[in-house]
Amino acid sequence: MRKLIESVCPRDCYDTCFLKAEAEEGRVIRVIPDDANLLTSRFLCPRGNKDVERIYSDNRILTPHIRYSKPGGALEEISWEDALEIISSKIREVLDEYGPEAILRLDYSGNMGLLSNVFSRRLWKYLGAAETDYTVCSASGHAALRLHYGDSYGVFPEDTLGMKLMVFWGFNASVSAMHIWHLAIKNRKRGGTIVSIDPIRTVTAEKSDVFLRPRPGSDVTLAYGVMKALIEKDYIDEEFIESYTYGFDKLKKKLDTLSHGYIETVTGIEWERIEGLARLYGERKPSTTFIGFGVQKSRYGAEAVRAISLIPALIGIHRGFYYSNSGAWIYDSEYLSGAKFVSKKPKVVNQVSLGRLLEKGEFKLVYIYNTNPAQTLPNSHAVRRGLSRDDVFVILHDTHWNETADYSDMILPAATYLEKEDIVFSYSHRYTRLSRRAIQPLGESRDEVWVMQMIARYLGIQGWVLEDPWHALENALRDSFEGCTFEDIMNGKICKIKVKKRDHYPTPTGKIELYSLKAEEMGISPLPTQYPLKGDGYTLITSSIPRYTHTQFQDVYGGIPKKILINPSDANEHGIETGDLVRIYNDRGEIVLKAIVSDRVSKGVLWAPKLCNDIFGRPINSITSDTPQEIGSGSSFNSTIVKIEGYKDVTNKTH
Ligand SMILES: Nc1nc2c(c(=O)[nH]1)N[C@H]1C(S)=C(S)[C@@H](COP(=O)(O)OP(=O)(O)OC[C@H]3O[C@@H](n4cnc5c(=O)[nH]c(N)nc54)[C@H](O)[C@@H]3O)O[C@H]1N2
Ligand SMILES: Nc1nc2c(c(=O)[nH]1)N[C@H]1C(S)=C(S)[C@@H](COP(=O)(O)OP(=O)(O)OC[C@H]3O[C@@H](n4cnc5c(=O)[nH]c(N)nc54)[C@H](O)[C@@H]3O)O[C@H]1N2
Ligand code: SF4
Ligand SMILES: [Mo]
Repeated sequence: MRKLIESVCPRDCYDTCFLKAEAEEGRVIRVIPDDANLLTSRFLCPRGNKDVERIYSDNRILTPHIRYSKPGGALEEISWEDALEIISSKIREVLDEYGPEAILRLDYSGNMGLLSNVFSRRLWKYLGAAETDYTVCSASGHAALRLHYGDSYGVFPEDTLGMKLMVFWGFNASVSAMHIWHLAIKNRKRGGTIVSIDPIRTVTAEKSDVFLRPRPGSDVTLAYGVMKALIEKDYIDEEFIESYTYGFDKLKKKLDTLSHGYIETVTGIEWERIEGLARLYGERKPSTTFIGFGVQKSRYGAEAVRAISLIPALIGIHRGFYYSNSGAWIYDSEYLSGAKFVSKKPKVVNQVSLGRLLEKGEFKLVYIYNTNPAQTLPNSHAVRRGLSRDDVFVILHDTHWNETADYSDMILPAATYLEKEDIVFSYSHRYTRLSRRAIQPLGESRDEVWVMQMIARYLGIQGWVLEDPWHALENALRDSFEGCTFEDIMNGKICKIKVKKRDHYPTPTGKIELYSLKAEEMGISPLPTQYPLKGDGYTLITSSIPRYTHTQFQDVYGGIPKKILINPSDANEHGIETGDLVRIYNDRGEIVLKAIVSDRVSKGVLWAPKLCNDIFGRPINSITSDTPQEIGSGSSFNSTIVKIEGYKDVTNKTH
């Protein structure tokens, strides 16, 4: 008999779609969008569309394995009993010899479910293992917003219906957030205007009404330009500024020092166009500025987020920007993760520069789940060298064979989201429900909670680590929903997550601090700062493409294209034509990709798909920057400075 099972997509994605899985005789037959959530209804993205293939792909890990040498040595299947025996004795050994901080829990966002992702941390919290600061994606932007707004959250997509202006700033939404983009298109049909601000003429830029193309990393100056024009043209909301903001005079003084000519030179955009954007902001109200993770993943990305976020405050909108809304949720994450039960704070290491620590042999046991660090962390050579060390025991719990499996001593099979139950909170919209199990776990795959609690049992641990996960969720989510109880959720009701108020500003002054007192106290410039743009070399930008979520779905769609976009005049200078091979290099490493000559990228800028390999199988992250940002310690992938040359030339030169 066929049945339809209600599910929620837990992938790290802006949309967190409600889905329905159709199953028959214990097999998923298809996954379809669920109209129960109007924001994510009607269509599936290319990943959701291929979930069935992904679940049943030959690339699934179906039994535990042990590897005898790294990287890539012989593998042997073992039983769960043997695996758990080995893991628990390794943990005991490391605890005895080196102490708990020699164990690293390395997890990220492969599955964003509250059980798969958060509750599953409990054992490691109990042991006192080291953990990362989760900074590879959005952390610097969050830290930036906290400086001026106290907390980091903004508008919810569902509240943007009816907007007259939607500005996508460093955000390729038609690719990376298809359902948010769909809302924008709906608004346009009702007379709204869409603006895209991106150094690359992306698909989103092409579909927008207005496209501004700043030089990479010049966004602080562009945002300052818009603010200056808002003041000059008298578009600002003086009453709002007076009541809800602090430091307008100081901001204005800064803007007075910036000439139109200077702003044009830094951004590469004519003043009239910047003034045009300010006019749109001034006349097309209400508006939402969607700040992408992309603009933020650069050397001074936090500064850009700071500056952009202040624009809506000048025109009288409370938190008139969208950025990841995870900071708005009200739930007891410390209880769920177990942090509440431990008195000693764990050792927290920077995720962006983790390769450097791994390489030094800082950890003797690394337990990895929900992430593929050998491919996705910057400076992957260092990460891989670190995981390859003989004196570190690496355990990977994943649904599929990935690059990190080559560097793991033990590989454990994980159940996919359709094979387990969970509750997923979205970092954009406010709706959730129980994500039900559609089929039993394939092979011997097991969910994260089962594995974590079994290891605990083998170690003889009792108490809160072994709490029933649903009981723990009930406690953690007691006060999380609007007009909805935990029982309602368990009965399949759609619930709206309670969030903090839009006009609540827990800053020192209780207002939006255009001039941040917290920054001043921390020794950071209280106003956003434009740092000089890097010279010597090309700026490489990498961003999402539709078919893949990071490294996932290559088993379904084939490898991520090994291509690089290069501007015609740069290509001409190096004698490169479309189809030629290009060597892209810096002091971290080199990769070789196939050129596509295109004016989608400006002179001096290169673009490649996020997380591709080169023609020799080397990851693009061999050359990306692992320097954490000053604010929030986040990543700076999009400030990777490289040199290029035609690849044939190199071969000729070396022979
Ligand atoms: N299909 C798909 N969707 C995804 C993902 C995926 O892997 N695949 N991943 C998800 C995750 S985890 C994330 S973090 C997001 C984000 O994934 P990203 O690929 O980072 O996408 P965006 O946030 O859309 O931002 C990308 C845009 O920022 C622009 N940008 C880069 N540098 C600058 C700059 O200096 N200034 C300005 N103005 N723009 C700049 C890039 O040119 C690009 O067009 O997407 C999510 N959605
Ligand atoms: N060059 C470059 N690199 C980047 C970025 C960039 O812009 N440029 N962006 C960075 C960003 S924003 C992000 S968010 C990171 C993402 O980095 P990662 O989170 O490492 O990305 P994924 O490749 O999606 O890896 C997730 C892993 O989780 C597994 N998985 C999926 N579902 C489950 C599950 O239910 N249980 C378990 N146990 N495993 C599961 C998948 O099979 C996959 O191996 O990449 C970063 N890397
Ligand atoms: S990956 Fe994103 S767009 Fe695709 S189904 Fe999941 S939440 Fe929806
Ligand atoms: Mo991300």
